[in-house]
Amino acid sequence: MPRYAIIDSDTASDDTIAILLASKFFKLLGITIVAGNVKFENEIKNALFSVEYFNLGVPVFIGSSRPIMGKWRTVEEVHGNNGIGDWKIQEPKISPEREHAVDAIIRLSKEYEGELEILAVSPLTNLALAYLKDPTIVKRIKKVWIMGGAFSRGNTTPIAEFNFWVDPEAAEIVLNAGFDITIVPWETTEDAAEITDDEWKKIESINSKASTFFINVNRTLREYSKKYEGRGSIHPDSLTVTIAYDNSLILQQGEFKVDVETCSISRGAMLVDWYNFSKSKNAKIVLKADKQKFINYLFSILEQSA
Ligand SMILES: [Ca+2]
Repeated sequence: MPRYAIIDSDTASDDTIAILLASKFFKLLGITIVAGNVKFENEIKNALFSVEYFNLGVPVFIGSSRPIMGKWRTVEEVHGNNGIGDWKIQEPKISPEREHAVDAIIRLSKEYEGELEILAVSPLTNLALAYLKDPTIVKRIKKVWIMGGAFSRGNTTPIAEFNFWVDPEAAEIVLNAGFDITIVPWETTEDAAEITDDEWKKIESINSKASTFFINVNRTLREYSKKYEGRGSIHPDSLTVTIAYDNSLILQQGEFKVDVETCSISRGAMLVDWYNFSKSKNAKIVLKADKQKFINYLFSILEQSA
């Protein structure tokens, strides 16, 4: 039986690979674009380009071009000026849909009631707005997989991960809406979704259409990651989509009450009630994931010429 999904994406480098993986693992019903990584126009273009390059035939819906409340900044230094490693691409020939992403999420939740999964690898603005417009989506959406949040070391501020930092109000709305949620936080992705130099070289040597795409779109991400964070590029969105597809990648998880800080210098921090003071739980957090299984999936898809 197919699994039905929407991927909600601020499409830049790793998002494009997450889109490719999602299209292989799920019946992908749509890509909904939200403000985040890079200039909004470039996110739309990158999603369209990915669909065209891999001939996915998946509709692209334009969503919110800004977070609900806060000021945020795009991070071209992480992803390249165009969001895909400054890879010079041709203008996509396909166009986005006329329907707004928020309306598409609500409509598809009705058409695939009880079956639709949301792969939220982006700030949660679109999903929060869909919930505010139609709170009954909660009972129709089967599962929400979230890449977001940091509880010990942020990648954007000392305690905030980028997606939650861009729109903490949206994250707080979504977390407390009543969805069945699993979060893959930054720390888990640093541990299990880092592509080392050796792995990067192996991907280069595959020399397929998909591996060429991978190398080009992630070039700036890799340089940035190596400079600031670790040994190689980190692929949080791709890991989250793979975990959503194969839950056996989850080596350790816990269920907690989770909130998001919306104030001052800790804005965007993920607050995890480790000792259950609140006597309630609203999300599972993947605390450790299986890197080898992730790499196996990634390589097997990149080896297909697509
Ligand atoms: Ca993303």
